[in-house]
Amino acid sequence: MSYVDEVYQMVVEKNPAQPEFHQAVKEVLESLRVVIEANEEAYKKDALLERLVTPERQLLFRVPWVDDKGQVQVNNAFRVQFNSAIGPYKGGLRLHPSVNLGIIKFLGFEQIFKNSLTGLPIGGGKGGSDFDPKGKSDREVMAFCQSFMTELNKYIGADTDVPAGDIGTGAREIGYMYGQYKRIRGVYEGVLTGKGLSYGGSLARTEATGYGLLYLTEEMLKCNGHDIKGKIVVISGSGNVAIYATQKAQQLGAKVVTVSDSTGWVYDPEGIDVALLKEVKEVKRARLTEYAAARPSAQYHEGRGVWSIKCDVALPCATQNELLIDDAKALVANGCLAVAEGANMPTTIEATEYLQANGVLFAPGKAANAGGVATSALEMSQNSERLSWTFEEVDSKLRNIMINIFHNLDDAAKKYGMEGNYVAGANIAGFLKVADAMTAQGIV
Ligand code: NDP
Ligand code: 2IT
Repeated sequence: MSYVDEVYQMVVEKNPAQPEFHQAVKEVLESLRVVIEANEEAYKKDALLERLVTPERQLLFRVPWVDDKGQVQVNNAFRVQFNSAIGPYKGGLRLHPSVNLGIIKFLGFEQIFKNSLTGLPIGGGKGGSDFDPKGKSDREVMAFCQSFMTELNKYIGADTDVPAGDIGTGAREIGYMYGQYKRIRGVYEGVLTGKGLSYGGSLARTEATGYGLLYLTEEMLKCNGHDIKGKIVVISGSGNVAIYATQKAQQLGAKVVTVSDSTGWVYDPEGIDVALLKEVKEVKRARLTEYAAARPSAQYHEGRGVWSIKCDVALPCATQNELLIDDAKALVANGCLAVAEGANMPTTIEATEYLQANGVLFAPGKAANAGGVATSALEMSQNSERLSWTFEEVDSKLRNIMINIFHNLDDAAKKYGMEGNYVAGANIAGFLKVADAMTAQGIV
């Protein structure tokens, strides 16, 4: 058995019932095969792959809090500090009832390569809880966040581990967590990113993941002879990433015709009204039925279905494994040119392979959505120098980073004989920097 296969086998055996983690490892190891085989003896002797797939540290803790009825609730919480070879652990906190250790490990593993691709000095980590912020009062969310941080604060810091937002964790949650960290530790430092602008946040962080997704997509299309202008775009999700992806796509002259949430989706042939979407999702925290009710051109459908709409570009921006093989077939049949992942691992391996085999340009999440964490690293820089950069300054750095990421993927894919395979390009380029740093630092 080859070294890559041995390590994958070990991951499956040692991490039972963690299918998302297995999937993330499988995708990475498959595309590293050629790189590993060229240097197999040295990597194997150092157990480099075994160390890469094993988190440096995993924290599991309970979060007790009191709800509005006076009832005590208990949630499970996690922080996986996966790899610190190239910088302090960096990655978001997901708050969603589906969260478990396997999901946090898949996200932390992806984050290692994504953070490496940004070119900035950040290692990989991820955390979260099965707490569901939906339908909770502000006081309940604050009670949860304070209790969560009362434990988490022991393990994080501006130079050790810097969490941020993800699904269910936005500006409100980051604010409550930051307040509790400062209260307990008594230091005013950039321990979280995605902070509010009045207390150390960076301009353009809110927009960064969605904007970055479009900067990379625009470059990928351009380098393959297409223009984003005039394209029809379908987007899933209607959270932070989806909203700002929609906004930037429209600024670049494309027309976004769908968004979705976990109950249904909207087809709006005249183009999504971003101001209305923000009002419904960011201010009212309501369902998409409210968007459809306020917008005569919009059709609301229950369930899932955005990938059935004819489009040039598809941008999955909701969650993992939301674009399946039948969706990939529908996209190909409808002439879709490009898929770029705003979410983490939204496309199954089978669907990814089908899209690639049928000539669809495919940008994986660890490259395409890296603008969020890259801008988080820019927030860390601003916090360290106690300065705030302008929106234009941050946005132009973000755009350069995304363009560079695309060219790094493209170059790595070409160098290893897989031209146009941006999945392989991302995994290889991300891996090489981390592997080099791990090797240089010895057996730790
Ligand atoms: P939000 O919580 O802001 O939005 C998530 C959106 O996805 C909501 O519209 C949600 O609908 C929808 N959704 C549909 N099905 C699910 C499901 N099963 N689980 C969770 N959400 C679901 O999150 P973000 O926009 O921040 O994150 C979206 C994706 O982008 C995630 O994969 C995240 O890891 C990734 N990402 C986020 C970054 C960031 O900076 N925020 C950076 C890089 C990647 P509903 O409201 O009905 O639950
Ligand atoms: O998946 C991700 O990259 C994020 N949720 C953002 C992480 C961060 O530290 O900004």
